[in-house]
Amino acid sequence: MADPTELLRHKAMDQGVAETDARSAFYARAGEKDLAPLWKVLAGLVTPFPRPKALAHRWRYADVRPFLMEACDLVTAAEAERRVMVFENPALRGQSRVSDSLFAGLQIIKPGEVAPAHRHVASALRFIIEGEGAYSAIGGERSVMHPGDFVITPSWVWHDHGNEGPAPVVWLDGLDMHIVNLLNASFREEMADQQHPIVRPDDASRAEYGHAMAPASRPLHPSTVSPILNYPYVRADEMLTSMAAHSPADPWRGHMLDYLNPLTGDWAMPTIATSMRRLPAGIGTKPYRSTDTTVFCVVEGEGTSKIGDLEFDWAPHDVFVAPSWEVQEHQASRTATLFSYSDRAVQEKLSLWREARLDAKI
Ligand code: GTQ
Ligand code: FE2
Repeated sequence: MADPTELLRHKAMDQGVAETDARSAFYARAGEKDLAPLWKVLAGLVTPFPRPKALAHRWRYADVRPFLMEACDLVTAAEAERRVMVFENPALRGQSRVSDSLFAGLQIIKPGEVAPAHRHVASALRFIIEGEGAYSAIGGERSVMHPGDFVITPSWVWHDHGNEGPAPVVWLDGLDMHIVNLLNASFREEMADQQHPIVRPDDASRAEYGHAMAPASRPLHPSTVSPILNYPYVRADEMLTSMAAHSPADPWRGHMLDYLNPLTGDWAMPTIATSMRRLPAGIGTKPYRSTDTTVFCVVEGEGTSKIGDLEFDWAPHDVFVAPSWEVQEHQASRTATLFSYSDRAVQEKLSLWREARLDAKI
């Protein structure tokens, strides 16, 4: 924690420089030349702690699902291009932001539909919520999606989605477009054809890279994005079950796995960090905070989370968001599995990321 003298200095800075007639006149004249005095804004620009605008918030799947079903009758996937209901943070309405930095939405695709091929600089992740028989075709390779799978759409790779199953399929979309747009680095293209030609066997990326071996003929320099496009839930579940059987839960994070790029050991995606954790029933986690903003999706179990001053209960398929540096405490009433994604991967690349493991609520 910051020491009290430091806090006092911040307070003095926040009080700012008093207005006088001479100063006001000076500011007005400077403004006419597109100039402004730093001393009026410094405290809010270079803040002592992160100050996210987003609020912690939870969306119940039971509330969202009817809107997804209704959207299926109102617009076709072809019309919408992507039939997605966006999670809008209550403090950032109209901006398509689940938090200051991240996008989240639920996409639904009906049997027989195709969401047409396009590509963009923004990277996307899918986390499958319900339904069987849908695929995402990524650079001409189909990844067959099952509930709980984490699927990557790398930057600038053609992708279309389809549903060959009997019922609608729903997944969570997480994208980094707000980070890309902050830097004005966005491009996007639509393909003339609805679907990219299939050029590789289904799930070829997992067959080649998903088993701690790699083709000897792989490129010399690994990509910043994982060569594995789909990390199946069956594997994550198996590993969490084994971890829970052999080791104690981390007091702050439970039993937790990170999704990695096997060729670099770094996060599976260059901008978005993804993890899966299991929280044993009954035991609450100790208070934890970090500078990354985290979006959680409940896979199974039930519980409550305290995030800053707010508290939510949650159940399977609910989505909730924890803004940067707010203290999180999670308590499972029934053994819970939580998928999460955050902007930690990009923060680490810029040497910005910090965390604090606390012993009691501060
Ligand atoms: O499925 O390709 O939610 O490009 C937002 C942008 C989904 C997608 C979104 C996208 C997609
Ligand atoms: Fe896309």
